[in-house]
Amino acid sequence: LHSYTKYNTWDTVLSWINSIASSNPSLVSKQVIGNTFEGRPMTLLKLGKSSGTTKPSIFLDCGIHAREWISPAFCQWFVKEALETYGSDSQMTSLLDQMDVYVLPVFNIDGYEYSHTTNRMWRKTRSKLSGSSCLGTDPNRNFDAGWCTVGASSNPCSETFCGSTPESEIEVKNVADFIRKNKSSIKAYLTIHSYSQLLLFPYSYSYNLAADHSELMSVAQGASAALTSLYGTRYTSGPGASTIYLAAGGSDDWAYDLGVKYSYTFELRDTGYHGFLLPESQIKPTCEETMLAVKYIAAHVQKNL
Ligand code: 0X9
Ligand code: ZN
Ligand code: ZN
Repeated sequence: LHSYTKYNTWDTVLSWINSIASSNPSLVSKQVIGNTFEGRPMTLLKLGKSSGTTKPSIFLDCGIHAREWISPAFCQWFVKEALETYGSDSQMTSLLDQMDVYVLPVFNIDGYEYSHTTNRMWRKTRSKLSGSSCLGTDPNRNFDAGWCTVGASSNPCSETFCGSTPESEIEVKNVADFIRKNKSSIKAYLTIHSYSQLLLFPYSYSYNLAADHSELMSVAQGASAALTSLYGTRYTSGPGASTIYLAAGGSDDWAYDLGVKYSYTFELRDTGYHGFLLPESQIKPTCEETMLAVKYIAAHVQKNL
């Protein structure tokens, strides 16, 4: 049974995707962008008031890493809040009137399922590689952005294996193909991870500052302040390389280099006490505070359309 304050299994998330889309036909549509390695459908929810033409949009994904369960919980929460507050919250109403938000509730579905059934600490995909008995690639090292140059491993048994080639993972290829196809409309790319309480932006594959560094930093600081205002949760903002570590092949750097200026990686609660095993009692407060940061970024994007 689906609950916004529990960690739902993939089957439950999939039924929820279908029911939320069919219950809100005027604001939600569904689109399968491809299947995972094990054949599960990668289903995007498009939130927004229908208009005759292509609207500018924001792409939001959750669950790139299997064990970061708070991340898919946030995407589900975001969809719920968007639908509940459209028509009463002026910002959400204006956002969904002017823009579409594409939500991918679980990016790495096979890994997410494996983390529920077999190994709670699984991170990677579940793809098989000929010549190795180790399974899986780190999807956040598999994007074509400085691919496998730093902070990634070419050893298939490593937790940060970059894959055999950029976009070797079908999940990465499906998302990259969708974003490439819609790149003229996509104005922001937001990706949700855990944990460490960070709001990161490009670059992570190099210490070079992004061309839009000052704007990305000031928006990140405003978003972090909005998040902190609810319960006092402290976030650190900055470029990935200097804020956590150099690591190539990430989705944020790839989207930014494709031309999506507002490209951010969230690392949600906590700072390590529970780590990936964040208790379900923290789902609601974590999602409520994160909503404020996401809405802050969305408002800035809207203002600059
Ligand atoms: O290492 C990662 O992929 C992310 N941290 S996590 O603990 N969730 O694995 C950080 C990603 C930052 N961005 C890039 N490295 N491009
Ligand atoms: Zn709420
Ligand atoms: Zn992660």
